[in-house]
Parts: sequence; structure tokens; C-alpha cells
Amino acid sequence: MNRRDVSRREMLIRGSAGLTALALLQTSWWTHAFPSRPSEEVVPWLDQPPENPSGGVVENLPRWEDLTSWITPNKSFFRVAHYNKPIIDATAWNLEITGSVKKPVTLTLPAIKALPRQEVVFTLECSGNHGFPWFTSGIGTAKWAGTPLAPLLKQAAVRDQASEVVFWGSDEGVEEVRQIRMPQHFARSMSLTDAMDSNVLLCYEMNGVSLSPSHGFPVRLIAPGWYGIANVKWLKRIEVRQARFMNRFMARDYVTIREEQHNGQTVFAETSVGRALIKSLPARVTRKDGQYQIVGAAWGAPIARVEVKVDDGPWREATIDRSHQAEFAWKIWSVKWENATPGEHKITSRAIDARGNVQPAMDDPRIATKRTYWESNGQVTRRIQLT
Ligand SMILES: Nc1nc2c(c(=O)[nH]1)N[C@H]1C(S)=C(S)[C@@H](COP(=O)(O)O)O[C@H]1N2
Ligand SMILES: [Mo]
Repeated sequence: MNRRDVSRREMLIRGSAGLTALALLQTSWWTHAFPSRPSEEVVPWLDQPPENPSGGVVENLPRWEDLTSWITPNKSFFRVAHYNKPIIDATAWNLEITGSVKKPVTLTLPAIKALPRQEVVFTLECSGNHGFPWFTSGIGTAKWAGTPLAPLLKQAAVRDQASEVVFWGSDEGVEEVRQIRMPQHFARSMSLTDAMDSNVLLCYEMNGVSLSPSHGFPVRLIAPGWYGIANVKWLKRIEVRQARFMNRFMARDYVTIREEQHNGQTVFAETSVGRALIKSLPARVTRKDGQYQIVGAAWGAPIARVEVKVDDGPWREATIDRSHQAEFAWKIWSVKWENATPGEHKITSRAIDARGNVQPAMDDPRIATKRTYWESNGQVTRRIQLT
């Protein structure tokens, strides 16, 4: 079903049965329920995250127990905003492609919407997710729609010396570096090669509706396979440059500091957060007639296998729902919890990618020697009490 069919149906329904029917229709055509059994009950986790202290930077964190579909409904999708949260008047807005280009481009929203439409189901995770006890659901999966960026960069005729593309947001704050205080717009950059990837979108739609102001209206970048930070909201300028770009979000925050060993010496490596890393977690446990089931998600790499461990028992292979062939979306997995006994238990999952890379344990050097909280893709253990 394409977008036109949907909007025609929406209009019919809006005119007749009202919004409830619209909501039902919207959930039926592309969402897909987590594995579930009729009249099962959810057993809540014991280790509920503490209250979010971020003062509005991170908002709308859902409870894992409440997530029941492959697509995260917009109302349950987390949000991050480091500066202000601009509400943009689309009629007064345009997007520039400028800098090291021979033919700068300026686009209005209708002009962007008139370009070829491309959709991608992509799981967007904040690289800070699981970096703090309160931050454990900074992730969601949506069907994003927009137009691919690469043809527009081609149209702008990028100069031969160009190597970097900076995505500027409309939001701004004040930064201080060495006692220099400066107003700064949010920005992130990518290499020209990464920006030319055919999956990268100028996105104006999230799960079949126009982007909301909090998710980046009118247009945001969607960079499938990258951590959340690359997906710049409230885009205002795309600037091609001839050298590496550094700002708070490239080179100060969103920097992973790790101890590495080289020839017996400890070296501190600082790297900028980039592509997503392999990860999984147990999302919810359900009970029906005394039978328990564990359901979870895995993402960040082509997932070959997921294994689940209860307490210090053996790793057991979960069943992965392969009904969606969406390269950049999480995979939902489930496993029966046989012989579950009353009392407190720990549940851990680990994902294994197509090349055999295993999601690291918390004591793996990649996690244990990490000094900053970003890119916390270590195995997640959750606690639960059975009666
Ligand atoms: N302009 C702008 N874009 C931004 C941010 C921001 O603060 N400003 N935050 C980034 C971060 S850190 C994340 S995790 C994602 C979150 O996207 P969402 O708010 O749509 O969930 O947006 C990214 N894009
Ligand atoms: Mo983020």
C-alpha cells in the first residue's frame, strides 16, 4: 500500500468513523505485534529505571514492558534535544546545500516532497542508551520517509577537494571552550562517502505522518545504521567542506574514551561515536497458565543469532522473527522459559552477527575499559521476581 492509498483512506475514515478507526487502521497495515499469547500477563521487571534526571534533554522514555510492536508508535518514541526545541514555520523555512559545491541548492518543503520518495524502517538508538541506570529505553523503530540525499549532493556539484558534509540544525545553545563563549547551532558531520550512501534520507515523515516538531519538523537527516546523534533534526543547512569538522557533538561530547593495550603500553584512545554497534536486550517476560516466555530485541548489525541466559544457566538460542526483511530494523526474538521457579532471577541476552561477532559481556575489555558512557552495547541483564 502506498502513501496515496493511505491518505485517501485516512480522509474517508476521518470523514466517517473518526479517529479511533483511523488509529486501528494505522496499526494494522504495517505494525507487527511482538510474539504474544492471548490473555497472557506481563511480569514487570524488578529493576525499574530511576527517574530521568536529564532536565528535558532526554524525554518520553517508554517502559520496555509496554512495547508490544515491531514499529514503535510515535507517542512512545524517545526524544533527545541538546539545545532548544525549535518550532519551525515550514512556509518560512528552506534547506540550503552549500559550501564546497559549484551549484548551491536551496529547497523548500514542497520541493523536497516532490522529489522521489524513499522509505526505510530503521531502529534509532541514542549512543548514550544504557550509559546510565535511568537511560535504558532510548531506542525506537520507525518507518521513516523522505528523499535520498545523494542525488541532491550530485546536483550541487560537490568540488573535487570536498571530503566532509556538515548537517546543521536550527536549534542553538551556548558553548564555552577555553573561556571563549559562543552561540552554536547543533551540527554533526560525516565523510562525503558516508553522506553519499544511498540509504541516507532527508526525512519528513515518521510512521506515515508528518514529522512532529519534537522529532525534527520539517526535515531531519535519517542515517540508517548510525547512532541517533548522526540523525540531525530541524535541518537548516547542509555544508560541504574540504577538511574534518569538529564541534561539541563530534569531538567533545559523543566521544568514547577507552584504554587500549599496545605493545604492553596503555594508550587512551578517543573516538567519535559513529555507526551503531551490535546489541540486544530482554524486553519483556509474559506468563500464561504458568508458562513463561521471554521476548526481546536485537539490532546494530546483521543479526545471525540471539542467545538468552537465565541466572548462571547455559546460553539458549532464541527464535528470531524473520518475517521482516528490513536491514536497519531491530529483530524481535523470543524464547520459552522452561522450568521457571518462584523467586528472583536474572535474564541476560547476547546477539551474534553474521560474521560471528558476539555482543560483548560487561567484563569484556571493550566495555570494561571504556571510560565514557557512550556506545554502551554490553550485554544487558534484567532482574525479575516470579511468584
Ligand atoms: N538538531 C538536533 N538533532 C539531533 C539532536 C539534537 O539535540 N539536535 N539530538 C540527536 C540525538 S543525541 C539523538 S539520540 C536523536 C534522537 O532522535 P529523536 O529525538 O527523534 O528520538 O536525535 C539527534 N538529532
Ligand atoms: Mo543521542
